[in-house]
Amino acid sequence: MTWWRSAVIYQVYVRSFADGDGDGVGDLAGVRSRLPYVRDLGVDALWFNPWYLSPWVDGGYDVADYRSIDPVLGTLAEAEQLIAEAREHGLRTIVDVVPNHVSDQHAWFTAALASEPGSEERSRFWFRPGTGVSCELPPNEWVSHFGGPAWTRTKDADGVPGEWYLHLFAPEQPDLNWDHPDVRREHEDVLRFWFDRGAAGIRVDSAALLVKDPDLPELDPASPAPHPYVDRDELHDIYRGWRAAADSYPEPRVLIGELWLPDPDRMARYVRPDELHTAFNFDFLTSPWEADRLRECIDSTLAAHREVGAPATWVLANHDVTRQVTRLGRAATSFAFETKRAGVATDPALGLRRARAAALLAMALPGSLYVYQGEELGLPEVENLQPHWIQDPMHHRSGGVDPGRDGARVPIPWSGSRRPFGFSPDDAAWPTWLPQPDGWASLTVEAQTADPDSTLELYRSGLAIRRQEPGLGDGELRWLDSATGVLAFARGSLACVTNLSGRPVRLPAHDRALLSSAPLAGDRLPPDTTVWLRLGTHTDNAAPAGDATQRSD
Ligand code: TEU
Repeated sequence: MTWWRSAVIYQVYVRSFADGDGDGVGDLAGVRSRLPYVRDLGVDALWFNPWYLSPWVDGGYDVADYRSIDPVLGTLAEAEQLIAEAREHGLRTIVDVVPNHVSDQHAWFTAALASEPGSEERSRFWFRPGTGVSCELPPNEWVSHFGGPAWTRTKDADGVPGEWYLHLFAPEQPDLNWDHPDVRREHEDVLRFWFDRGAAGIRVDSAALLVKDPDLPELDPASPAPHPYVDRDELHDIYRGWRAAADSYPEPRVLIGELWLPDPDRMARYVRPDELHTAFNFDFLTSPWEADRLRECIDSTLAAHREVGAPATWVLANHDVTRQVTRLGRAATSFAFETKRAGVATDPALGLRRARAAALLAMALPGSLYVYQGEELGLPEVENLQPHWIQDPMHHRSGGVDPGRDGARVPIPWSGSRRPFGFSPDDAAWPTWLPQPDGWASLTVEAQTADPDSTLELYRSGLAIRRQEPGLGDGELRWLDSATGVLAFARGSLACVTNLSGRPVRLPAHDRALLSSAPLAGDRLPPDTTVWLRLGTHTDNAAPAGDATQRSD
């Protein structure tokens, strides 16, 4: 069973996908009602962001109980039904597992807080005395991903300040101690819980962060020692155990790692044959819209994956990053958490043009592909959310400097000309949990369906061809000669050519054009456009697009 080597996986951010019960928040009933839409889009699997019981401090990545569904979204029985129905539509289900931390409302953490320092209950987390004269300083200077110290001080029962505990994310997300056998056992059990309910696989959240150096040393970029909590060698053993669990099913389950590691070779170690199956390619997601940089990313990704026999993945967006239409319309087109700011000038028309070209490029690359809900509609980042709407702790903990990630999480517009654009039922009692821009009337699924120029129809056509075309999906890629600023490669008898050069270029010799992200100009490929060509009789000697610049206008 190697479906995952070529799969197109559609990411469902449940709270923002479709609202079945009218409370303004997406839910499982909403997803169930929209399964035909996803099937017709032409994807193979659904990945659901966390849907478990949660206080929703970090969009559900603060899990209070892995074995129940949050009542705002539905019930466990409904999730089982959804998994079964999706499968009837030919869609596999990937659930999100968050092993690095739990919610501070998780039974383990409330028990830890109620127990003494040094207790068994506390040893499942990272509790430590503070430093300084009266322990008023944290145990070390690690910084949380959401800003501020990675440590919070507890209060003992009598109200007196006590030990500190570690949280690489929000204080409501205490980190687990993966050296503790309970933590390992519990997670293997959670995996099996969902595998037994038909989940085809799991996404492993923050997969490079689980293991900590028990000495909790300060970060020292100059030190040759392994990082105290990123990409530690002990992780591989954990994932080998998980792989054995996944492989024990008649239809083996799939493990997908969320690893933000800049070095492709370090990344590839996680997708060795007895570890995770695939990992998100964040190098591609963060790459600027520049031919050299993208080519370098494609080559290094493929080389590192080839080494270990794993398929690459191609990702342009997710619920954590600026939507590509907005990002690619800016002067600086790469993505970085550190430099993320709202209100940086963007040209939406250029951004959309590039996002469409990027989509066809990504669909043609070897391996599997992720589509984040709404990218098929060409949704932009919503950059003008009023602070009182924003829930993301990344925004609040940065003192409002970081816009946070809610701008990429606005509810999907389905139909109609007024908010909530079919996201909630007509008689919904509540507004959507984040407001949709009025301008989204033209971006609804309804408005884009059957419009041959729409982004939705581009995705539908691209994914339909990808599904039928033997050269696409898993396999090899052959670069074709091309002009500076042009990416051109062949997959079997299909060529994919993306023009990032800023001027029109001549197309390589081909039999016919199958699909393009913008209209062609005769035998020229306009800037910021991708075209798929049937090479046919030209398959083996595809004429280089190399001399094209000489003739470009
Ligand atoms: O993200 C992990 C992660 O490291 C980043 O995406 C994170 O947002 C960034 O590094 C901040 O600097 C995952 C989830 O995708 C994200 O939504 C959660 O907030 C996070 O884990 C914590 O569970």
